[in-house]
Amino acid sequence: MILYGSTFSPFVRKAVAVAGEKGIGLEVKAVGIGDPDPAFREASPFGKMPALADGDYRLADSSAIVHYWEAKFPEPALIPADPEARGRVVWFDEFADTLLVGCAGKMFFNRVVAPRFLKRDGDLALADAAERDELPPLLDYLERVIPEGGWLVGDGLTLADVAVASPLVNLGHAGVEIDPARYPRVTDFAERMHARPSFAPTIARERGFLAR
Ligand SMILES: N[C@@H](CCC(=O)N[C@@H](CS)C(=O)NCC(=O)O)C(=O)O
Repeated sequence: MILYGSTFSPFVRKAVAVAGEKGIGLEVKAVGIGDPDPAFREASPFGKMPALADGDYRLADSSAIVHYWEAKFPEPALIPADPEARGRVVWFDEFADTLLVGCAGKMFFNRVVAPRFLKRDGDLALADAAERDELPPLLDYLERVIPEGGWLVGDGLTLADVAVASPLVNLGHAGVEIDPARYPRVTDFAERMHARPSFAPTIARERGFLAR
C-alpha cells in the first residue's frame, strides 16, 4: 500500500501514525506541494496530500483514508462504535484538521516551509500574530478537555489523540514552546503521544532534516 505525501504535513503524519498504530504496512512515497507525479495526481484529484493507492483503489484525504483503514483493518479500533464516543472522535479529528492545523500552519508555513522548502521569505508577522492571538484559545480548550494522563475520548487511544497530536509536532518545528506551567496536560499529552512508536521515528527524521 502506497501513501503519497511528506510527513511534514500534519495530515500525512496523522495517516502514517494511524497506520503505525494499526500495524498497517505502508510505503510512504515522498511528493511535494503541487507535485506533478502522475500516480500521485491519479490518487489525489486536487493534488493534496496524503493520497493512497491500495491495489487498484485510490483515495485522497487523511480522514477518508483513516476511515477506509478502520473498515478494512478493524483492530485495534481507533474509531469507537459507541455513538457518543464516535461523535467526539470525529469532532476532535475535525478540530485538529481545521482549527489547529489552520493556526499551526500559519507558523509552520511562514517560519519553516517558505524559507526552507520554497526558498522565499515567509510572512513572519502573520506567524507571530497566530502564535499570540489564535493559539492560546486552542491550547486553553485542549487543556480543559484532556484528562490527566488520559485520552481525549474514552479509556484508550483513538483517532482523536492521533489527529490532535500531529499538528502539535508542527508547532514544535515552528519553534513554539508550549508552556508546561500554563498547559501541563497538553504538554504531558504531547510528550506521551510523540514518544509512541507510531510518531517517534517520523518526528526524529523530520527534526534531523530541519537540523541540517
Ligand atoms: N483535508 C485534507 C487536507 C490535505 C491538505 O490540505 N494537505 C496540504 C499539505 S498540509 C496540501 O497538500 N497542500 C497542497 C495544496 O493545497 O496544493 C486531508 O485531511 O488530507
